[in-house]
Amino acid sequence: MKLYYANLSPYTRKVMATAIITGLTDKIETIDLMTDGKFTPTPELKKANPLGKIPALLLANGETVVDSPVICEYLNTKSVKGSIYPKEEQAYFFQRKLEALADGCTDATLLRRYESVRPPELQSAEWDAKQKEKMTLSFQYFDSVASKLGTSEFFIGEISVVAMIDYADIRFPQENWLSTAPNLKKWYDQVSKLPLFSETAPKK
Ligand SMILES: N[C@@H](CCC(=O)N[C@@H](CS)C(=O)NCC(=O)O)C(=O)O
Repeated sequence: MKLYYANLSPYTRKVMATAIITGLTDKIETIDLMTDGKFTPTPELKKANPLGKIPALLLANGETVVDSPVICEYLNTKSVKGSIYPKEEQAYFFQRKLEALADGCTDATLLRRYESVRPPELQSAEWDAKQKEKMTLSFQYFDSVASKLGTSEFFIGEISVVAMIDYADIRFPQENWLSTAPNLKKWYDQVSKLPLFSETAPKK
């Protein structure tokens, strides 16, 4: 399998962490689309994913799998090791909720980032505030459920939350998002140095 990839991409990181849990790292060849510090959607990527977004996974049969929740789910079906989903129903949907909200918060962070690099006269403070509120409310939510997050066994929810936190920190370090969420910070400090997260961490 080939993965259109960028080390800084929080969605790609979900896929890389899933590959570790499912024992598929060696089966995935990465194609880095951010070699010069700037993400460049190549014609090959746009052919694989008409949205021109990463991650996109190319299969041996020529088919592609797009969107990180779907790619992670696909890898999970091919697992030779562990699973990114708990078996029990309530725990499963809690993890999927964490994933959906963390991805949504990351979407807001990414949109703010895109806005911040437009020419200053085109930037909208109103738009930024709207996206920032999504981040604020999401961090509040994750802080409120921090005691329910795993500290030794990790599923797709915890993976997505760590990807979300690190991406917010990379793009908006001056906003120090974890300082707004003390319970989440405590959890993050406990888990972020573990191999699953340190081995997939973005290289700043
Ligand atoms: N929902 C998608 C989001 C993917 C996404 O937005 N990726 C970013 C990079 S981190 C991207 O490719 N952006 C380029 C663009 O929006 O044109 C997923 O979960 O995979």
